[in-house]
Amino acid sequence: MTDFSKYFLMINEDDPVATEKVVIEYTLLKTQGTEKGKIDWDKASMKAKIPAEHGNLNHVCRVTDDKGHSIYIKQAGLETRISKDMKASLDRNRQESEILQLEEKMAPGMVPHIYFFDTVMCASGMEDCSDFEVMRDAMLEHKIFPRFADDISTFMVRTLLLSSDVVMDHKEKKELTRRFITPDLDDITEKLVLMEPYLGAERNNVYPPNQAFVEKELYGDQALHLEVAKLKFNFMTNAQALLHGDLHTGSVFVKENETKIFDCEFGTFAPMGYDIGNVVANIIFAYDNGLSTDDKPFCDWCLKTIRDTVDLFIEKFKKLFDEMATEPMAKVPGFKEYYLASILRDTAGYAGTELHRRTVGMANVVDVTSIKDEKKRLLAERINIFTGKDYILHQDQFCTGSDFVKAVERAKTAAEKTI
Ligand code: SR1
Ligand code: MG
Repeated sequence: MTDFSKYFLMINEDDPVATEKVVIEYTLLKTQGTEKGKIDWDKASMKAKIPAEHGNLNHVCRVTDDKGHSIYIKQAGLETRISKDMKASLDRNRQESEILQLEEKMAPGMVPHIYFFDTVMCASGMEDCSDFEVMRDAMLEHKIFPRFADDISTFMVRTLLLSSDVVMDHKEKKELTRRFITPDLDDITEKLVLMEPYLGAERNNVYPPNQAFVEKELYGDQALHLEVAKLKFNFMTNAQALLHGDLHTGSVFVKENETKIFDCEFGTFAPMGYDIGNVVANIIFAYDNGLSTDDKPFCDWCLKTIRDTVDLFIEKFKKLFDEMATEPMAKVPGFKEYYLASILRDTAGYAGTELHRRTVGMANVVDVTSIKDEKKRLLAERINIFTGKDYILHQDQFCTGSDFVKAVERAKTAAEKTI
């Protein structure tokens, strides 16, 4: 019998055989039973496998049996998967689990169910969503998901507005702010996203043929640095709502008729526009990839998705604000419009920083890095850099979905002239 009363890393990617044994034992300990919320495992046929694809931080294992039961076990390690030098508090697993539970209440059916979480082993049992595809993988195959804009806008409006001071009781919100404080993970965002793409860093991953361009357009632009400095301080000090905190296409499960959002360990109280901007930027990465193979229907869908996501966010935000606002001062005429305008400004700003950091920072995206042809990759990277600069330098000018799309089109024209 394994002793699970003291933390150890049970998911060891170098030893799948030992991992399978211990994870099955752990799963049975945590979930076995027939009562509600438990799983009636067929012990003899249980398997525990480490999936090939993984996120940057944690370890996961999928447990199944031959009777159709399944669960994901996710565990935080002392080191992050992306780098042994990068540490993040083990408490991130509790935090992610609690945020998912909260999001399940705010946006029912839109996140995987958490069966349990365990603050000793820093592990959780999460609904198996392997009948979904991770959206980034689907984007690489240029698959189209017509309902994505509708679903993601619903998720963002509900989780962001309902966790803001507009709706949530202020004392309850302050309690949550205390519970979901994530210094290590915030620090990663503050450096990787909101500093290093501009000031430069050893660990940046710049595509060598684009080095001079990056130095001029990102490292050498003082006006850009000033705007990013403001965005960084806004991120660090404006506890506007409980964000997902890492809302890229690798954090989204998709299938034809359903969308689920996962992997919210970067969840923190910060400006709403950070989540919305991340979605916009990551659809642009999918567009870049579509462009590299001249897949016009897919590129058109990406641009339409950006437009619809922003427009539906605006429409649903206004409606939910009217229905749910509890703070008397938020109901003062004109406040809703003022508040929404600031969210859209932030959306543009943080879409810009996500575009830049995924192009030149430590954590690139496969949508771009998998483009083999040098000129096509340069085109993709420069579209990201120009679009991001437009968003950051002219944040006030992005008030509708179409404004966001036009910047991509302008950037494409400008980028083509540089190659
Ligand atoms: C050290 S983690 C690098 C990146 O991966 C995560 O998904 C976040 O986006 C983070 O910035
Ligand atoms: Mg992640």
